[in-house]
Amino acid sequence: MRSRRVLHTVESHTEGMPTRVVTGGVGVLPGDTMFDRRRWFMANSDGLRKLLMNEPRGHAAMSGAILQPPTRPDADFGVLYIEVSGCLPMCGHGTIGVATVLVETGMVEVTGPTTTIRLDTPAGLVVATVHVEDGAARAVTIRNVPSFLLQRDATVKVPGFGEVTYDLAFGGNFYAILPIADLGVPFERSEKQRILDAGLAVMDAINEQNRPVHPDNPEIAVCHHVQLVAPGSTAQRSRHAMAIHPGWFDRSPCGTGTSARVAQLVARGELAMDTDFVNESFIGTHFVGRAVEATTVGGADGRAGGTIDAIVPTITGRAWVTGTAQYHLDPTDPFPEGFEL
Ligand code: PYC
Repeated sequence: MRSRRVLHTVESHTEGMPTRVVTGGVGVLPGDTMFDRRRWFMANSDGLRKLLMNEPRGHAAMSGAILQPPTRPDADFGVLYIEVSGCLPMCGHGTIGVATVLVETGMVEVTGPTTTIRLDTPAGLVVATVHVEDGAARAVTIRNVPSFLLQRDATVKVPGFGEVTYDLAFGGNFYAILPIADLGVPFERSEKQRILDAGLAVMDAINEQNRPVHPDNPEIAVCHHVQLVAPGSTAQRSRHAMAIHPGWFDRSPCGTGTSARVAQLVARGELAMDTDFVNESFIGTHFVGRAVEATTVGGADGRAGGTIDAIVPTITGRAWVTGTAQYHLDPTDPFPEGFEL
C-alpha cells in the first residue's frame, strides 16, 4: 500500500445522520478565527473535504467535522464542518456528534453526570453539555448561536408551483420554512424525489429572487436548506423533510434547522420561551429545541436595517460512535477528490 495522505477519523451518527469526525492527519489550518480558517480551507484545501465526503469514501449525504485547536481562549476545541455541499458555518447534528466522540474516546475527561465542552465554530462559540451515564454519552444539549426570523410570509415565484409563501429563519444556516401541503406534495418517503425536487425548486427561486444575508456577517448568505413541514405539525411537535443543496435530505432532525424553527415559532408568538419544541426528522428521529434567552442581532456596527429580535436556542439529541477509520490516498488513485454521481 502506498499513501500520499492518511486521515484518522472516528465515525458517528446523530439521530441517523453521519458525522465523520477527523481527529488526525490535517494539521492546524491558518487563520485567527475559525471563520478565517473556514475561508482559508474553502479556498486552499477543499479537495480534502471532497476526498472525505464524496464517493467512494463518503456518499451523497455525507457530513463530517475536522477537529482543530481553538482560536479563542474560552474554547476547548475548534471545529470545521464539512459536508458534500461545502463547509457550513455551523452544524447541529455535527456538533452533537463531535461532543459524543470527544467524550466516548476519552479526548475530553468526563467531569460528572454532565460534562461541558466549549466549541469554537465558524459561526461563534457553541457550548455542548454532554449527559453522561456509566461513562457513556447518552445525550448532548448544545447552546447554539443567536437564531432569528429574518422574513415572515415572504413570497417567491417558483417555476411549476406558482407563488409560494415561506418564512426565512436563521439558526446557524438560513432556512426557508413552509408547509409541504402548499406545494401539493404528499409527506411520504415513497414520494422522496418529488419532495426533493420541490424543495430544490423553492431554494433556487429564493436564491435568485430574495437571497438572504446575515445582518452581522455578509459572508454568511444563501439559502441551502428548505424545511418542508408535514401536515398535522404544531408549535409543540413538528415533523418535516429537510431538502438540502445540491440534492439530499438531512437524516437527523437538523440542529440548525430546529434552531431556526424555534426562532420562527417564538417570533410568531406560537412558542413561549423555555418551552420544549420536538422536531422530528424525515426518518422519525427527533431533537428537542428550546429558546432559553432573548437577544438581538444586526445593527451593532451601524449596518442599515437596525437590530432584529433573536433567541439563543438549545438543542438536545443523541449520537452514537459507529467505528474508527484511517483513510488513505494512493498517489495512483484516479479520484483524489472522490466523485459525485
Ligand atoms: O444538524 O445543523 C444540522 C445540519 C445541517 C445540515 C445537516 N445537518
